[in-house]
Amino acid sequence: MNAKATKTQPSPVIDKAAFKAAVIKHLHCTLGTDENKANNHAWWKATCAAIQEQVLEGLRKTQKSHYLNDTRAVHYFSAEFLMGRLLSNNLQNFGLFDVAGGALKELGVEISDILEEEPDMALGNGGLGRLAACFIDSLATMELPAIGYGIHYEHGLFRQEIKSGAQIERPDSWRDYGNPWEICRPESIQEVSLYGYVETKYGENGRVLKEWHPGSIVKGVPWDIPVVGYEGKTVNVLRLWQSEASDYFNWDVFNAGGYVDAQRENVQAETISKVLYPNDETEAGKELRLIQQYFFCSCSLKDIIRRYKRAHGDDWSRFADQVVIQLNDTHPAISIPELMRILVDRAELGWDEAWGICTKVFAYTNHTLLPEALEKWPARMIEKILPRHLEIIYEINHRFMAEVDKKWPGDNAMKAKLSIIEEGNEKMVRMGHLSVIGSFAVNGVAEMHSRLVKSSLFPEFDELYPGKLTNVTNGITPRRWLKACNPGLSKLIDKKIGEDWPRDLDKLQGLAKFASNKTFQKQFMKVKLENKELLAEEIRKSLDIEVDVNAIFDVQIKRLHEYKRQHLALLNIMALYRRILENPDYDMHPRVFVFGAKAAPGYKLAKDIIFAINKVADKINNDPRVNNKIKVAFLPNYRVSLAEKMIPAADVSEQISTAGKEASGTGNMKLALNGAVTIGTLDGANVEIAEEVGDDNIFIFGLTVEEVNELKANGYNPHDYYYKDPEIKAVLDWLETDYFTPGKPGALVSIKQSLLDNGDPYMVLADFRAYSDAQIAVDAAYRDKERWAEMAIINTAKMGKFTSDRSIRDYVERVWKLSPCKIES
Ligand code: 475
Repeated sequence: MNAKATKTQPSPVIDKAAFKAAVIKHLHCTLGTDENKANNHAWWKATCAAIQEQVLEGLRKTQKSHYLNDTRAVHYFSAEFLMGRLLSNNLQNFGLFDVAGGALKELGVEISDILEEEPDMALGNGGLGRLAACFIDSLATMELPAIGYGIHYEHGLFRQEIKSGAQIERPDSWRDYGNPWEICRPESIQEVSLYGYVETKYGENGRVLKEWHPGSIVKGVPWDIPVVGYEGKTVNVLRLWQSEASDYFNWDVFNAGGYVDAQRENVQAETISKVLYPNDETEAGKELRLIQQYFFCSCSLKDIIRRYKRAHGDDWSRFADQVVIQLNDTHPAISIPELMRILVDRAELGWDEAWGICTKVFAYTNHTLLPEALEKWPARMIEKILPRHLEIIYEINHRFMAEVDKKWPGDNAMKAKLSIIEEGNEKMVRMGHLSVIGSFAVNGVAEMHSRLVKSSLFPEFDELYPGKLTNVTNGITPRRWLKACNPGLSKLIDKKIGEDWPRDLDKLQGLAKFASNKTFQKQFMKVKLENKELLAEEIRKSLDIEVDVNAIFDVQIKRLHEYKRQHLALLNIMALYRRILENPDYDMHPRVFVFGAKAAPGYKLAKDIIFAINKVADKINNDPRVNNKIKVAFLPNYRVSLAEKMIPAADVSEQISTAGKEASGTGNMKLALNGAVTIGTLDGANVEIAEEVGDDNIFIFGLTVEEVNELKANGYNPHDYYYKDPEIKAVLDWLETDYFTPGKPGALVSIKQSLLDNGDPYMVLADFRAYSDAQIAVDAAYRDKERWAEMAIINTAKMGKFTSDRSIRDYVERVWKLSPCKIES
């Protein structure tokens, strides 16, 4: 087949000469510099400004079409959007990447250098935030009316430095020199109330009226980031709220001569959107975090209502037809009582009518089963910050308890279990329960995870509300995660099966029939080798480590967590090292273990694991006896733009979480899409990846969820493994010596302690031998070059299911009931 049959690459809207003129114009008129003086940063900004002209034209047309068609839209509420860089994507989506590259070249500038100037927009921690970014990409690509709502953090996720092996956190300042994409919309500022007290009044016919007298008011200033769909037709927005002091609130203090005090108020208000909490999958429990959540939810709801009223006035009857709100985890769950407050206290709707609207508007996605990540807020904290909302939550719960009593009459244990309020020393509000009760649909993020949500997290809710709990398996955008990040492979695929796979990823199936074709295998592996050369260069620049591109590139990239088990990978590396020391002829194909991971700043053991990886790396990389069979490279400051360099170069994808703990994973999909072969447990979406690629093209090992539970129930004792398996014992004991930390014995002992004294909560030792054997199988498979190439190709070919377009299609059909809207030009 050749490419002509399926020509659907975005066709450029302007040509090279016009693009060049636009860049020069912006260099002169926007940046006040010229071609001779401009540095890369100025060139980057001018290039952004040039493409932004097209972006804004698309945005205007999209907004007009949505308005004229009075479209139903999805509102994606998320405390995190991990967008990464936008220039390359925006150029790709307009079909202008090569045009821009050519124009810049004529101006004496390399586009690859320009792209490196862009700071990542790292307004998220990991999987959940990046998923939100992939979803808004797909929504725009599929021409669906959608808006993302979140927080305009001044500082995104911290920048990670590694000093003597240890993680140091530095502030991230993504906007320091201005952000060329965002547009401030002062005309849509909202005000948000906080603190204060509730007054009860009686209106006509004895109706109880509640009036909240806030103690403080802050302003929410919206910044819009345009979200360009593939082929540039629909341009949706991501609207992020920045907090500022409300002018009028400070007026009294100001007039009373309290200029300095008024400034202090400013500082407090501005604190709300100052920084992203860096805890991934642990609840922060901090007052400021709750305020952040309420702040962006309240601004967003008011924004939605303002837009609705423009078309429908005070007629609330159509609200649920026009508006669906997806809650990305429970972080925006405070939206539920907030909408109730607006409807009952402000619009003066009756409770039942308001609740009827609410429960048709909200849908909730659960992303984790880890108990420490399930949000609970002290009732007293909510009462202090949002006194009216606590009353509303109690009322919702009171009515819900009556429902529970109907289903399970007199069963008080059941009431206690399902209540939104957890009784105890300190009353807590369970945000998960509130979300399930207030939503019309609840989904998990992979088949297995959704099954566990039903069977172990919310089984009674599933009984009470049959059909409410469902699954939508996660996905990733192939525009960023193949087309843009892996141009070599993309071009090869274009040539082989045509160019429309970025919007119809099932088309990659067409590669499967070439999987055993020797010529295609050579072409495919040549691209992989070129990508490995680029990553090797990155490793050299960043760490001063030389790696052999003919080695197996084994990649583990994700947040650092015990359940993700980076320390399992580390124990295996140490075991391999030991085998080589004991037997210099130990037969293995050279391997480079590449890590990228940030640890939450307060997560001691996670930081210890980073330190241990780096210390073991130092020793192995510099030990001539290893004879370059193993290299270990921990690349600092893992982030979206670094992922884009690592993923295309991976041979092996490490997905080794304890079964039942990783809700889905999305890095697993990105790596397999780029032709990496997975070594993984039967966890999250690995299960579905295995189904797609087949057992011969993936290395599955370790305990299943059932086996994990059984072993736990029977009393798991890690010491059994320690004493039974001499290699495990030797490796753990090694951690206690000063071998890897000369002069500092015990510097790595916390890992051993967690695996023995602390009971090995994630069953690392139970899975060690199976993992180590699976790695030996990987090694053997890699030596058969043709077989390996076939496996890699099959992995790419079978990833169609994991496009986020499919996830969005599932949401549209199962949850949102949306229709696309054509954009009139
Ligand atoms: C899962 N983050 C992945 C991914 O669905 C899954 C929680 C609390 C506070 C701050 N951040 C969080 C998460 O829970 C999270 O990122 N979960 C991840 O969501 C997308 O693929 O398995 O761990």
